[in-house]
Amino acid sequence: MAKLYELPPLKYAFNALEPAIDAMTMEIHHDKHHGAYVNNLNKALENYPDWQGRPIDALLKSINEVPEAIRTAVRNNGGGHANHTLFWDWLMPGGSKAPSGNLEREIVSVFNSVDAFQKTFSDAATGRFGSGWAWLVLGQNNKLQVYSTANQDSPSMEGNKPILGLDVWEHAYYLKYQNRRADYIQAFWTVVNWDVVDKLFKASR
Ligand code: MN3
Repeated sequence: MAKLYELPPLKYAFNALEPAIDAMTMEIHHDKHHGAYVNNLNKALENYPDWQGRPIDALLKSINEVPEAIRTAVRNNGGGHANHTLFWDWLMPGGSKAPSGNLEREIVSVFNSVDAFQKTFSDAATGRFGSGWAWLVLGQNNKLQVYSTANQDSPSMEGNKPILGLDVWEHAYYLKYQNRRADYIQAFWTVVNWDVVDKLFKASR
């Protein structure tokens, strides 16, 4: 019996992030979009037992060795599963206090200030043409970096460790914000769970 990937339950109510992110967007985004990535990933791996049951990050790290027939499906749906699993945990009702300690020091040393970091990250999110994600990652050089990826590409595919990410696909904001992606990005900062960001930063070093 194949070990299947599963849709993790949200740890807060669909309406808990309002007014930053509305309940209907959260429900469709989690249940339908993320749900579909999980189902399609399982379907892609159905006839490839050697590739089943791996931790999702390990699967994505090996994306270039995945059989060509299913590589695109694993890239899109495996990336979608990994990215969204992290994304729900990067959010919390009301947000939490800005970064402190080592994470704050590292952000300041790379970006000059937390505000400047947030601007760099927001610019990456605004500037991503079409669908994709903005990221703060710990690179293989052990340095924090901000960039964006297209579609569901995950930093894990290039051996970088995601510390914070923002989904800028239209499905993440269109019901409430329509074409105003910048307003969605601004609202995102009010619901960031910095404790989770800090935990990932510590674990990635
Ligand atoms: Mn999404």
